[in-house]
Amino acid sequence: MKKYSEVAKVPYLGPESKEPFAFKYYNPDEVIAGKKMREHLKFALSYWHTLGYCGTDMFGGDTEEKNFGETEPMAIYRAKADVAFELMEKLSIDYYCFHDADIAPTGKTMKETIDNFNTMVDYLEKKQKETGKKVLWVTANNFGDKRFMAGAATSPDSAAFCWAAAKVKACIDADIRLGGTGYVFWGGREGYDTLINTDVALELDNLARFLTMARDYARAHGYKGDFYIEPKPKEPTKHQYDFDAATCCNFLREHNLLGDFKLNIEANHATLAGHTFQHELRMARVNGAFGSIDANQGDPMLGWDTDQFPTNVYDTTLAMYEVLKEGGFTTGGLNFDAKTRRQSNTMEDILLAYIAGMDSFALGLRLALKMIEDGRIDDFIKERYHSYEEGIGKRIVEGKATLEECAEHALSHPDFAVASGRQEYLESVLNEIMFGK
Ligand code: XLS
Ligand code: NI
Ligand code: NI
Repeated sequence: MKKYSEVAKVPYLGPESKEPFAFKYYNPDEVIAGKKMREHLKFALSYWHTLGYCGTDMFGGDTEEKNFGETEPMAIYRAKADVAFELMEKLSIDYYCFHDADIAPTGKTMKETIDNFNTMVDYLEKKQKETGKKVLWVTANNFGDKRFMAGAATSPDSAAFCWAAAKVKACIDADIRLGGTGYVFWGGREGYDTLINTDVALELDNLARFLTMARDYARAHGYKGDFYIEPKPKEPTKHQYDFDAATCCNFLREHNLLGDFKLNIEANHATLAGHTFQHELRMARVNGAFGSIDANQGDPMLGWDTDQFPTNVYDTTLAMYEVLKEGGFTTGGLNFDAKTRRQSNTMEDILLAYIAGMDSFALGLRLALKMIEDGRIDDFIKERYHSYEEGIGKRIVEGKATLEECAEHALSHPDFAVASGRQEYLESVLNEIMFGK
């Protein structure tokens, strides 16, 4: 197998190839359904897993080294940036996402931390100009520092709320400077562990106040992109306020934030919420809140966010089906919020993991288009609801029917049979589309 340094750029060699460092399905500039694959998929590199995570778990330390030979803090972070851009180049990834804490060292004071951050934003801006790479979204790490142990916007301590505000302000400024089209709020520790120490009503209202302040600041400073909430039901707190897509949409609607705010749906978070990835995407879509995707996968047998690279092609196909039905990404994209396993501890593994994830989504895109062209599944769904296209059904949908009218309809149609849902047949149709010639 080649070494990391021997891979200049990962080529597309097609599904017949056995070359490990080649794409079998992702052909970035191939036009399908009117768009280049890179534009359909809008892949992004996650800075935290790729340049930060070193393999540590609850029972053991690092299995990888990510200081890239440097020892001085700012030099380490410049080296991380160099490797991030090199990886994007090797992998034909056009976008990247980061937390403030991923790109620059934490200083002794808040001021020093923000100065370090801004110095690194300058560096990233320069690298973007040299390479044409872009920011998909920025976010603040408002969960790692011990000051955020009880939350950030939902902390019982208003000083923590203000710390979070300072960091979000710096991140929004950076997002605007770097031309990002998204800004993510992931709950971090916005939730609680027990009600015997928590004022839930105040915490929820404060969360809405915080999001409103951030929105107003960003808009006043010319930010045109979307804000995204990233639902997650649990971890690190027992009850996270942003439980799932439906909960987040309700919260955003209640606080007049839907519109400016959309959702960033993460596959592994759907699993933790007891939903499918497709369910979460559909709930975002029906609420007009589909924004972006954190592409990864969990392990249904584990109750935590394993952030594995996505390789389940049923999931990627059904996810890309939702993306296509939505008309594609606008501000959002597919960010690999995914890390290599602790035992996959080489730079080669990072390349191989991205190739696996990107190819799984590229194949998912190709298969989702096939599903739509085939039409059997869409036609079945349409036909299943045909009773709403005429007579009483049409009047119900148009909002004209009254309860009395529906009751009369029931009395005059005492017998009827609901048609079969044909689930097993449709599952076999999906298999045929995915695996047939
Ligand atoms: C954690 C989240 C996190 C967000 C960004 O579970 O997925 O990585 O995407 O803060
Ligand atoms: Ni995420
Ligand atoms: Ni996650």
